[in-house]
Amino acid sequence: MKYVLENRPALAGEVNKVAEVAGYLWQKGWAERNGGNITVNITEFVDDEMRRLPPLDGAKPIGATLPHLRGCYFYCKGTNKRMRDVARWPMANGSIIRITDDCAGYVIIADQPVAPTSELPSHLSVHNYLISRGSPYKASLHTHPIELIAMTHTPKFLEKDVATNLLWSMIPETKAFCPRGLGIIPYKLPGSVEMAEATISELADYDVVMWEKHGVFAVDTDVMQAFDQVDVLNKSAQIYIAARGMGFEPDGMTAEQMKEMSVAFNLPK
Ligand code: 2HA
Ligand code: ZN
Repeated sequence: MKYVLENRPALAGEVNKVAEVAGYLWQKGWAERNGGNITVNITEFVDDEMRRLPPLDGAKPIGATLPHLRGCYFYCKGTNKRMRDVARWPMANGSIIRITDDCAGYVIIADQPVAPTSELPSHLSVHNYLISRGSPYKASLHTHPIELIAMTHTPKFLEKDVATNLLWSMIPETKAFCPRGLGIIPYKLPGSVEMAEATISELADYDVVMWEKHGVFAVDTDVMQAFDQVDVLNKSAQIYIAARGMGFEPDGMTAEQMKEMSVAFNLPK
């Protein structure tokens, strides 16, 4: 069998980042069973030989027509595959897909016919949106961070920017490295079109959005950066919970301290 990553160090580098992040998700307890998804737009690493690779399987519908994905290629975690297995064998637990010319379907081209993630319509709709906006973001990550999800089990943290401001105030790094904050999406059926639409609409203002009582969806230039944004947010959630566990409501950084941070780091909000 030929391996698509062989003699393609740049592409292998991107897939290695997926494997590394998948391992972190498992170690953090954010990826029970098949929980979470990763897709990466790898079109820039595709050469003519890859463009000529025959499909391993018949074309499948995406469930939406996504015109900005014409000619695009993605690494996708496989449906029902475990992050802890992606960490060790990313190409046996995921695959590379090519969008078909009608922009309404895809074929798998490497290495094995591993069906992509159940959240493919939402992931690809997000990539379509990112391209339409001229965004440099290439990776999208869905995961189940424990403390952040726990916070969505009460209405007060579902109000716009309440969780964002609280999380930013727990430790300076969180605003510095997640400067657009955490968008909130009320509960919707996983994998539904409504979920995809709501996610895209929140991504206009946030890089990380919370699906109430389910998990986060993050986008960034690569999967490591997307992971880092979720990681700093969840660190803040852990600090908040640790303070509550010690029996007090944490003070948080003051408004002056937050303002000083934003000016010093030239942050948008
Ligand atoms: O694919 O986490 O929301 C596994 C999931 C779906
Ligand atoms: Zn999920």
